[in-house]
Amino acid sequence: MKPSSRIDIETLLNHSKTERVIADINRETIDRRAFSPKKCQVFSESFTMLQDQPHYRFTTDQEAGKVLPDIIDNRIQKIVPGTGEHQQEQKRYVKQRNIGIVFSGGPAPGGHNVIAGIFDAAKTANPDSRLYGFILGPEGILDNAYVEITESLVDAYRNLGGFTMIKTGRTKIDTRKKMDLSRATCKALNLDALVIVGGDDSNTNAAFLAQELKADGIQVIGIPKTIDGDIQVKTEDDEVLCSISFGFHTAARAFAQNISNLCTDAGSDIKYWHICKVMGRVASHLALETALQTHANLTLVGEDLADYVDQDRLKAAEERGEVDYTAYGMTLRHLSRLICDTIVKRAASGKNYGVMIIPEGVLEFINEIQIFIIKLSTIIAEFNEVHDVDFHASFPSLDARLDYLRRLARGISDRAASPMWNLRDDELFNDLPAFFQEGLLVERDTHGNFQFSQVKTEKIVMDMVTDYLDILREKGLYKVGINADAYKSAMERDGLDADGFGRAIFKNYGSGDYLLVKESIISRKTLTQAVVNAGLLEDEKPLPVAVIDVFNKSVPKFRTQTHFYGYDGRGSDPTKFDCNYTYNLGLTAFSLIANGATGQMAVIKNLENKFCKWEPLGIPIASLMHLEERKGKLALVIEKSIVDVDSNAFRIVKALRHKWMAAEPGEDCYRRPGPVRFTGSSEEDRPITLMLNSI
Ligand code: FBP
Repeated sequence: MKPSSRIDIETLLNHSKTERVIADINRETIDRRAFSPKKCQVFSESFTMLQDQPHYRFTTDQEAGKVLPDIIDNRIQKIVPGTGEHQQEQKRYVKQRNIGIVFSGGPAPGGHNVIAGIFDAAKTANPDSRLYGFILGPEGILDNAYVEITESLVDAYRNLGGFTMIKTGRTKIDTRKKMDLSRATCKALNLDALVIVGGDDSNTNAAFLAQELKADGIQVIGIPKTIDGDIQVKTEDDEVLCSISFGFHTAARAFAQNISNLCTDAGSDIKYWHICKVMGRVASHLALETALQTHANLTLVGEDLADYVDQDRLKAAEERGEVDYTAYGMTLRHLSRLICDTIVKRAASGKNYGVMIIPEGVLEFINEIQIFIIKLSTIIAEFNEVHDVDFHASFPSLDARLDYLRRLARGISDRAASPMWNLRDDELFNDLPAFFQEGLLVERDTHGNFQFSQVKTEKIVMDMVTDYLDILREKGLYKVGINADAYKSAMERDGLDADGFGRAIFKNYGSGDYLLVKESIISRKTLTQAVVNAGLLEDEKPLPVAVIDVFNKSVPKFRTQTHFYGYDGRGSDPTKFDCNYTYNLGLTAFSLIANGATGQMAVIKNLENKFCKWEPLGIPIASLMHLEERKGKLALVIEKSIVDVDSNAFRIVKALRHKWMAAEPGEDCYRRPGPVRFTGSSEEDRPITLMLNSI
């Protein structure tokens, strides 16, 4: 375009079309803001009450009883309609309240609707009630940094993803001083209640705060948030009270769309293996759901690997009259062999490409790595405690950290020396590649958890896979299958004896749609030898071009593209399921507050069923706690729910593993879940895992 015919930039920017199409607020945002989530029937009543549900039983940890005496006897409570004869309760329900809310931990789609639910319920009960949002997570409580949540603020964020309204953070309220600061903030704001929206650790924190603030008359309610899906609650009798935390569905759907797109690309260009690491710090729920959504060719599930028993090794030891304990559990080496098995089998049927899903936390389930993680976490925590300076600040480089470990192993370190790091550990650790050593030594989060998202899990696994594939290639065991028809026509085109050459080159000539070059043929030289030996070529004569072409096609190149799906899905706008779920969690939290509950977690039972069956409950957080090692010490925390390998969802994935691997001629079985759809009716209304587990 000639500069003279160009519209000047000011005019262009002010053009009505430009303004319309590039406005910050687009149609999708407008539609989302305008959407009213469904409300469970009970929330349409003028007020609600709580009804104890003594038939649901939990075994409580003795330690929890000791440290949380004021909330340990809490019961599971169902939200029920208030009725005319309960005037006292109604009066309490509609009283003016000040409520604080805080997001804690990683963002999860739907958080804004929790705020919207509490806000709408609180204002409906009493327009003078006020809601305050603490800024940047629990840090905001300590610093008394907050914003008053107004109607216009809520309206701007309805049904939108992220925690952008008030942000989030990972600070833990775990010391006397922090408890006192929290109390001071709650009192300064004259709070009646505080709602903590967080994962297992943050809900643990909520229970301790509930105990601490009970005497001050300040109630604390938890909300189960995390895309990882690892907050699930079952009673002693296996009744599911909370089948998933909020945000899980959206993150899984967002990951699934991207991974499904890669399946389409992989199947079109047929040259790459796409290695997709998906978030989930420990549990593999997201990987499992993504597998169900996409039917990728291979999905690792950490919990399944931990369950692995090498029957061959066990049997061999048995024959020697021994028990081989190393046969239990998965090693990195063995895992790389399992992955190679899929790659080799697919290549044999002409598919030297595919899509693989690796859960972020898979290393947690590999024995040898888990031991390192536990030992190093303890060493770092001990160092921080004894020296009152940060391990990572004291040893900023990898070399310095390795040196510290070396001295520890030799017993020549300072008084923080831990007997748990010995010369053997040091030796094994030094065998690992530097990037992995660095990964295992990363700073732990505030709760002492290992930060899997900081480690290139997929690189560790795939480096071993690549090495092993090289060995298999050299042994002639990794080959690309040659389409039998294509082979025949190529040979005939060049006037060659297809059958003669076929029998000389392939090990399965005459049977099967895909032909595999004999294992002994691994180079041009060995190929020539085979053809000469079959009497098809005189010594010293060059190989026919068509034969060379066939051979070249059979030699696999293992090309990968790696992807990490985590932060993107975490920031996605919520699915309708998560919009409805979180709004009702907000309404539930308010009902619990308005009826005097504290130390309870708001949940919705029956998420796996149709919306009309959803049932809002309050669950005692103290009953969910157990003792677990954190920062090298036993601590009371909420138990994480990992994938149950006996669940329907996992068993189905396991049963279909072979089908989805699609290591035979024909189409792959990829499924197209599509993007998260907010309008229209084709979006699924709940996670597939939940639907299967409810069968
Ligand atoms: P929460 O448990 O706090 O919800 O966070 C989960 C998660 O998204 C994990 O899947 C991931 O390992 C981690 O957060 C990443 O943490 P960070 O945001 O600190 O990198």
